[in-house]
Amino acid sequence: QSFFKPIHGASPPSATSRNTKISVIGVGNVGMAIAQTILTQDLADEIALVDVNADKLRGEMLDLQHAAAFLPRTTISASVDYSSTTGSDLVIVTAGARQIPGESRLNLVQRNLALFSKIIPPLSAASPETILLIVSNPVDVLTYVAWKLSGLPANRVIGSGTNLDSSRFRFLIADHLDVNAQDVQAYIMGEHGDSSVALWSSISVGGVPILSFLERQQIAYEKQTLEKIHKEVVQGAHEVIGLKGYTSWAIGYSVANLARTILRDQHKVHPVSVLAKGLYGIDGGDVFISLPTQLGRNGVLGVTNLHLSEEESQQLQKSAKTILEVQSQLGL
Ligand code: 6V0
Repeated sequence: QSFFKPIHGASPPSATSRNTKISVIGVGNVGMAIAQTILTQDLADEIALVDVNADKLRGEMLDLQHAAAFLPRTTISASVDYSSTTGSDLVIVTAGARQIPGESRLNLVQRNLALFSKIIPPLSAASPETILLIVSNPVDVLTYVAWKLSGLPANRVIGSGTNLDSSRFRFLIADHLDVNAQDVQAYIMGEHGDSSVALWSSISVGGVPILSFLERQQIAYEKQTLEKIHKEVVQGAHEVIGLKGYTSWAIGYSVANLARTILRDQHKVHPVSVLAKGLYGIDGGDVFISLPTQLGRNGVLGVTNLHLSEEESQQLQKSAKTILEVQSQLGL
């Protein structure tokens, strides 16, 4: 007895239609901000939540399910068992110890390495075709760790990297120039952290290259002003953590934006952490670091060949070295 009656001549449902499934590992502040942004943006048919804290996990699942009347139809499940993620198109990892006020992201590494050894192998085994998107910090090192532990090809292991830093950067420039942040093209590359690199030479607003525009107008721009904006980007996370204890909304939107580009095969360019060996003069080993990257359904489609100034290029290589130094102490 079904609620709906079939119409005459209807064929049975097609067995070939398949659902889009996203798994979110870790339902803390960041995982839940990502899950709820993904839900409101209608990016998945199914969201699987995983955490070690069973009560919190069930509470978060029920709280989201109770919003069903206001949201696109999405099946939300929750389990402490990684096998619940089977067949995911995208696995987003936010599990981990989070930064304590004043702690550098690199200091977190040992705490989160042990955790990743437990969670990454079962995740890639459950979804061998998935794209793995790492958010836990220090994100660049942990993306490398996840790549090593998962056995997945490099194009399917991505770190959220400086996608968030670049968004903070675009906001600050837009605020400074009184324009819309969506019209500001500007990238932060390198480590998601203290050694990140602001690409001043390639910033444009509505298609107008900013530095040469200011020079032509003979508007003196102070190097200090530029450095101050970059400093604000680097300090951004520390400031928010100091004030509210964690960051959530901006990283939620930033990761949902990556999920959209990947699952809808948008071929958009995002600054994300990818295997950078051999690119932009980066050598010395396998290192994941943020570069402007074209993303789609197959993960990393390619890396933009952006012109960098000599100074930017050196800063980027130095940033890669900082990460490699940490990696060399992991014994992986
Ligand atoms: P949180 O609120 O402490 O949440 C972490 C969650 O992970 C908790 O619910 C834990 O129970 C859970 N967890 C711990 N161990 C496991 C496990 N083995 N399996 C599943 N779940 C587990 O932290 P918050 O959500 O604030 O931050 C999460 C991570 O994201 C941290 O490493 C942050 O540093 C990092 N961020 C990364 C950003 C980026 O731009 N890449 C931005 C913000 C935060």
